[in-house]
Amino acid sequence: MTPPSPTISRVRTSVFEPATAIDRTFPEFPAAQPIDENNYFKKHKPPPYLSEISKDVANFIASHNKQNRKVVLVTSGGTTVPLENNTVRFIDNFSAGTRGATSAEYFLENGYAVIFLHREFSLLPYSRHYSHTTNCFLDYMNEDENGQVVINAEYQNEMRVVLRKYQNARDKGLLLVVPFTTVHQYLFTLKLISQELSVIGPNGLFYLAAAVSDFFLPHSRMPEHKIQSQNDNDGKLRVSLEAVPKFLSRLVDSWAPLAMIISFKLETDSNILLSKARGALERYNHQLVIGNLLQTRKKEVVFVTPEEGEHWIRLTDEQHANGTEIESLIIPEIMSLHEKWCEKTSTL
Ligand code: 9Z3
Repeated sequence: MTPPSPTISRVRTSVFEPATAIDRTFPEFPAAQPIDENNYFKKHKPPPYLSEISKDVANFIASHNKQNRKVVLVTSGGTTVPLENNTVRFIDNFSAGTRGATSAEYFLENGYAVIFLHREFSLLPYSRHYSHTTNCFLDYMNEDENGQVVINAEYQNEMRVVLRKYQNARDKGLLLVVPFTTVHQYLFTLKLISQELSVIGPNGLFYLAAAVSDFFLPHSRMPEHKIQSQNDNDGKLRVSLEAVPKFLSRLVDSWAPLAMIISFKLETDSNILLSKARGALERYNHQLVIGNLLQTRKKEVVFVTPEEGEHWIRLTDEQHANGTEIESLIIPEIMSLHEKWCEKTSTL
């Protein structure tokens, strides 16, 4: 139940008019080759904190591997594309990280350890239920007669459930949260975690739900300081972006070749969703593409696999009305596919 908030308007300015969405009908970029990987990772400096993350990730994976627990990397939220080195302006996208944060919870509840690679300050598993924008946590509280802050009676049960799940994940060390902001940080961190995760072979699962920018401004062409409005003769800002190499191919072929890999395909035109999802599967040769439309992503998704073709997962009207989350249907299906993948791969 969402409490009424006197201070935060229920108007959502980020929800656009679906009919105005632009269809991305242009052809896909080719899969990245080893040379593209070399070029990108040699031409760009790794984020300075990467070695610190590397240790945490390696320890996390080793400890769960010892307990024979499967580990999933969930990526979540949108990447930014900075336009200046001392960044004032950047290009961003709509993703709040709902899919990623929600999915991470269902993986945790079903016995997985989760590395949650997410856009810093986007939604997190568990705390997402009481986040800053939709359900302001302050609206769930009050003062009792002694001035103690307490949770309102009507939210006790719901909150206790979330709190217990959160504490279980935290106390058992099942969740490792790793942030990114820029597309560049995302790519370096993805490569690092993938290589660490390759150690556990098929027990590793990739669930790539982050909305990763297709374009970026290379460091070599990035101005150091804030772009000045009077710089351009005719008062216009012209930005020429380059295609972000499609590193999914490198992940499948080289970074973690035995892991099960799931990517998401996002479109706004229902006429091209399936062909784009199939195209991605053929191009990258991985195990599953989950297709979704921006407009209906919370109600339906389509699984596209090499063996079984397409298969839709949809919430019924009743499920939608009672607040069932589509991720509660997606994750069990993925777990059974992952189980089969582990069996198949171990007999190779
Ligand atoms: C997705 O398609 C996710 O499901 C959403 C989740 C980003 C739609 P929210 O954060 O949204 O819950 O609001 N993620 C992948 C999007 C993407 O950029 N995919 C690339 C593409 O479509 C391929 S990796 O080309």
